Amino acid sequence: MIRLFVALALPAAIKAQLAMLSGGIPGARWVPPENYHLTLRFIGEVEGWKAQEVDEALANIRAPSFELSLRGVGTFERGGRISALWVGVEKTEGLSFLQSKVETALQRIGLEPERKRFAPHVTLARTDRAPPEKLIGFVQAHNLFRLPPVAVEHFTLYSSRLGKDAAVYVPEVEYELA
Ligand code: 3AM
Repeated sequence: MIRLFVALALPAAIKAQLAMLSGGIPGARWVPPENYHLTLRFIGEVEGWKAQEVDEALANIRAPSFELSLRGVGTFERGGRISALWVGVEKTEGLSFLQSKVETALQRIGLEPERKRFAPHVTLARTDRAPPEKLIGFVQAHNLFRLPPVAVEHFTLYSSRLGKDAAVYVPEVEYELA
């Protein structure tokens, strides 16, 4: 079995800028900068043959390249706690188009539809053990965070191995955008 997800990789310069946001919140588990990504679709554990079908489905996608704009920070909540801190991503036409192409392609090969609404973001930290007031302070302090747009010319199928600390994400296949 292999654990898969589809995501946009981020250029090193963007990762470096995002990394500057991390730190200063006790209990937060910061994502290592090499792991920053924008998830388009979480797939989960699949058999080798299914992974091959996923690859074929993704390789057939035709979508234009587009620009990605990161701005603002926010949180996800789970079970009454703030579970993650993230940087927001503008939901532009190009991004939404690609995400829906990926979703349709994966449903066509029999994956269950994603029920959650697409909320593009780059996770900075997992925070269920961090003090809420610190997290709220972080969001307020970085509300106006903004990076210049970057060109997205491919999307990536990643495998993920869950480790004790950080997960190890490996880019398995890159798919070019037109
Ligand atoms: O892109 P982010 O960091 O928000 O939390 C995992 C990560 O999200 C998420 O998939 C992304 C790449 O690993 N993820 C992990 N397990 C998941 C699950 N069972 C999941 N998303 C949905 N369902």
